[in-house]
Amino acid sequence: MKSPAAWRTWAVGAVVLAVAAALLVAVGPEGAGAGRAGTARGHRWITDRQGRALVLRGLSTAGDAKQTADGMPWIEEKDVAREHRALGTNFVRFLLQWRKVEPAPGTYDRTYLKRVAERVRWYGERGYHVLLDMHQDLYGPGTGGNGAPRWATETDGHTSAPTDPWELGYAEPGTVRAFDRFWGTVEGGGRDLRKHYVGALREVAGHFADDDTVIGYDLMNEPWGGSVQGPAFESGPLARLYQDGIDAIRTVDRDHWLFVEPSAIGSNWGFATGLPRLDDPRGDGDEARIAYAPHLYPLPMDLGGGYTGDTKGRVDASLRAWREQTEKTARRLGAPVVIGEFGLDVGLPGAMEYVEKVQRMADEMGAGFAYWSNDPGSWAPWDAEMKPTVLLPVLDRPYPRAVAGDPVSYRWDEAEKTLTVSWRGVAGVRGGTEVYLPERHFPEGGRTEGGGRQEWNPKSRTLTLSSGPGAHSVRITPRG
Ligand code: IDC
Repeated sequence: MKSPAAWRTWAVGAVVLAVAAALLVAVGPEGAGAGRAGTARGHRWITDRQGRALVLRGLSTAGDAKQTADGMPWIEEKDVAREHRALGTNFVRFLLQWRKVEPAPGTYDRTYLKRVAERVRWYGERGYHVLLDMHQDLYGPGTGGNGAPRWATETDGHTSAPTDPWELGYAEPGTVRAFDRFWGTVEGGGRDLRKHYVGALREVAGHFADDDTVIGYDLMNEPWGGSVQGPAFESGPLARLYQDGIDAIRTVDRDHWLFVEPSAIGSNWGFATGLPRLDDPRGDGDEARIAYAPHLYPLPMDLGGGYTGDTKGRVDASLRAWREQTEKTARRLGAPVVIGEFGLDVGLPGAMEYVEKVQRMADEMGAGFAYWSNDPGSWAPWDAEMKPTVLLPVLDRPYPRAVAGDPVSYRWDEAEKTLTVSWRGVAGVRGGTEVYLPERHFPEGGRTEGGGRQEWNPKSRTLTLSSGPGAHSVRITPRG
């Protein structure tokens, strides 16, 4: 038996499904990818300063930053060190809140941004790439959610009641009206809230423009159109906000990547998105640096199911649809893919099989990911007492952190204890291919077949392979 809440979610899901199906026909044609193409998968790679393709593996830090008075997540520097040691990650999606960036209209809180910068430094000292995520859920505190400042919350007297699950709050009248006011899709209204939002994005980018640890900005977490949905929202108000945000950021920061998300409800489950291709005015003919960062939460799991029995087949179907739509949208945007969020209660039946399946899919797609989230508790690699959960060994997995050229494929075969990495050298790329070899699988480091000169750093557990132009394929197995 499903709980009443689950049935309610299902009913909402069914309605959204019908609406989405009706709107799919409006999704525009695909454009060709630009920039350093040449990969089998037809999309580009996020590159570091040395031109190496990055395989981003990490978690979001952290959900609790939505609620804390100073907007900081729970972590101290020792927790960053622990995460690095325990999981070998090279990526973090770090939550920001508009309410903290711009506490009063036109007033920016530099102290807040400095606190963020201090945490970015903790990550940077361990070789991480930080994605600054302008997070919101359900608009803001004034509508039962988080993100937007109170002064930017206009509900015209409509209210929002708490819901279970929380996502249903997107249909509450106060939340819908606050979004409609934000997007300017209802008559009347006071301030130009989008102008403020874009100003806040520019302020953040101005602060971090010269910070090499920052890989880019996630312009808005899970945008929601209020009463305007589907391609009418994504190719209309959302695309305009993104374009304005991108243009504003580029006046202060030419180089960091700009991560865009589709409207979450629907695309999280594998539906098409109407997000159009955006312009990146970097100038001087430099290639665009726009990345696509959709979330992945298959509907059968949203409804509280695990990855088992009948649900498994439905989740698999949802994953296939999600991958197909994501690859299609990424081609249209000419953008590399980072799974901005995926995650679940690690105690659900089959949960670890699901996580491993998503990791394999990410490897095949050449996509980065940020698992949701590192908040100690039932979804995380550590519980409330900081003891490892079953998730920790599953996330602690070998992968190439950076590839000196265009990756062709990389694959971890746990049964054979073999990591295979293939790439094509690209002129102008500096530095080696860096591979993470966790202690649990490679206690004495790795033995390679097909590699050239190499160097092993036992502290960061990184094997660096030097290579020139041409095709390379390296098989790495445990030494000893
Ligand atoms: C969840 C938090 C939960 C909180 C809720 C609402 O885990 O404690 O009550 O947000 O703020 C998302 C969102 C992300 C969610 C996550 C899990 O981007 O903020 O965090 N999720 O529900 N989209 C789909 C799932």
